[in-house]
Amino acid sequence: MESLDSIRDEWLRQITATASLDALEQIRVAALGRNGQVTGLLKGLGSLAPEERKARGAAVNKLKDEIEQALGEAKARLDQASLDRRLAEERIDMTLPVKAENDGRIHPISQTIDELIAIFGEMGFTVAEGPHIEDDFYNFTALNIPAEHPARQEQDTFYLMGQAGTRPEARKVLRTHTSPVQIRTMQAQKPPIRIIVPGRTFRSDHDATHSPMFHQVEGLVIEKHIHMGHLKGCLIEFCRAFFDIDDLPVRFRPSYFPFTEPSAEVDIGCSREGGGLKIGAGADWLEILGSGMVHPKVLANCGVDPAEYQGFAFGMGIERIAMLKYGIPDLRTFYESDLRWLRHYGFAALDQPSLITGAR
Ligand code: 2NL
Repeated sequence: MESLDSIRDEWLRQITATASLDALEQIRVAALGRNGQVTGLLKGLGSLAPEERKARGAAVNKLKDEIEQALGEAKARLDQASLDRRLAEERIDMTLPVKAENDGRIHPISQTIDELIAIFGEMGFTVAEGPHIEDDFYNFTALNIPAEHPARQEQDTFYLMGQAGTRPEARKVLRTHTSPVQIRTMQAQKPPIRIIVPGRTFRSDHDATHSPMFHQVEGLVIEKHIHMGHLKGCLIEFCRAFFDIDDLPVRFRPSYFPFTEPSAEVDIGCSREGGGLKIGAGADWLEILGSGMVHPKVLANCGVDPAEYQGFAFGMGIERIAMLKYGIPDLRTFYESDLRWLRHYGFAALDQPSLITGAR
């Protein structure tokens, strides 16, 4: 009879030499399967005399254990080899162009928000977000907007229905600007704060140049020694980066907002020769954003000590700057979901700006 040692050596030799999981499985079946050789040896134990059976049984079981262990090790080796092969072969080339059949487009609003994030991101701003439905307090009162201010009128603000008995401060509104997010951020975080807040805003206004839902981005910087010079430097840098014109003229014009003091509107240079509008050097100016030093009352309303901290804020309409940059003539087309419009004005997936690819 073949010795158990030579049986074991033969199986271990085969197992070690195996190069595929399929062949390994065949070996397992031939050795340990229902009709396998080692299974046969185990079955044969029953016909032995009891004194012989004990020693032989231990030896056959040891043989079975050794083969099982060798099969396990071989499987681990082949699994690892197959993974290594896949990792080498299935390498993804991130620089390949997008497939032609992938004709989805990025909406100009999404594209513009991503550009804003890339530009302000490089200046150290992070993105903050908040709810579209706000309390009157966060949308108006905290911002030093008085009760009689026209913006609070029903014709400008969407008030949620069914609030007859509600305290004025707790009345729910659709936010009319993204400022409530900055209020919440000042309440929740200790300065320094440096955020931009892009998002949807709502006003009860609907004509050729106003949509009841539109997008804004606001920015807020709060630090100990922030002054008007930082505001100017930051916004000049932004205008030139966004419109991609290194020497774009930028002008600060005194203005008024209840939540900033002093306040300034920001104009960029343009020319209107021959009916068209061209951004850049020229005889004319175009207003693109509002800004100012955060009013001390607003800081105090948010638990920030105006004797210790100051800061600047700014805000602009995203549709407006997108229309100017990309030559989109009609605001109303942004929300029509017209695929022909989207194919024309939309952006390919890889035009997505990021901190890595830059703003363009
Ligand atoms: C505009 C002008 C502006 C702000 C927004 C702001 C927010 C806080 C405190 C102070 Cl929490 N200011 N935001 C400041 C100045 C102008 O937006 O024309 N937007 C379309």
